[in-house]
Amino acid sequence: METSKRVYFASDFHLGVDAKFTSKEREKQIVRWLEHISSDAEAIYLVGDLFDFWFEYKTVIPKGYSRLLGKLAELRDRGVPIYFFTGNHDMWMFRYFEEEMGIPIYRQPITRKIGGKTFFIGHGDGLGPGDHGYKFLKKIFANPICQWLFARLHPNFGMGMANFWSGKSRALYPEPPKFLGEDKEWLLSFSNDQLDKQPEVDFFIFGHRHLPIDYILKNKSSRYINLGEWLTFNSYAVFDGQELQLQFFENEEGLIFGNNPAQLENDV
Ligand SMILES: [Mn+2]
Repeated sequence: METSKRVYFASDFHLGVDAKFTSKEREKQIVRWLEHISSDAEAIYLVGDLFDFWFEYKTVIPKGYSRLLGKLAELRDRGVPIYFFTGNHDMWMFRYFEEEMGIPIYRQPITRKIGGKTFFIGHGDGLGPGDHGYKFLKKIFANPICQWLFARLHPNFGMGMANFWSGKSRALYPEPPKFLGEDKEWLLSFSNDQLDKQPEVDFFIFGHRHLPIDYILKNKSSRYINLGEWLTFNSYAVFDGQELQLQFFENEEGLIFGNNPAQLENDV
């Protein structure tokens, strides 16, 4: 990695739903962030749930998001590598990003050496113990026959149903997220367990949890980083080849949860 270059990670934009700001306002904010980081970005990792619901038909994609898609295309045309990991809200990304923009889609976590460090990167849904209901649902959603059948529904109906469903799943968790402690944070347990199999990993990078977390794992050196979200936090991670930091875009009040004294603002 060049010393002046940075690698960026972000997830959980959930475009398509309004939060503190509307989806369109947040999309413009994300485009500002992409423009801001484009001066020194060596690569950008988008780690899932960029869209609150996305489904690609053979010849048709969902309306909207033209600013974000245009910006991603522009960055790719300028030679910035971009990698996309599907989340539980946008697992029906198929060939469009790859064919249109040269952005590869990853459906499973990957392990990758970046600069001097080893990264384990994934959205994080369905990892760790428990969550059997979701793991079962994910199997159905990932089933090609079910996807083929869904594509046969008229989009006015199919997309409408899906948007209703994804809005409903969020209404189940209205309270603001908080750090649940070492035993109850599934992705933290997963990362600690995975260290037994892959002790070389320096950084476990996940989204999904919607909480910016920087946690030093059981070997006292590797870290679990959760990227947070872009509904209220506007959090992202930046890596300079040696060090990794969580930061916030256009948000002065960003809080980082976890146990890393170098970053900690909210002791748990
Ligand atoms: Mn999410």
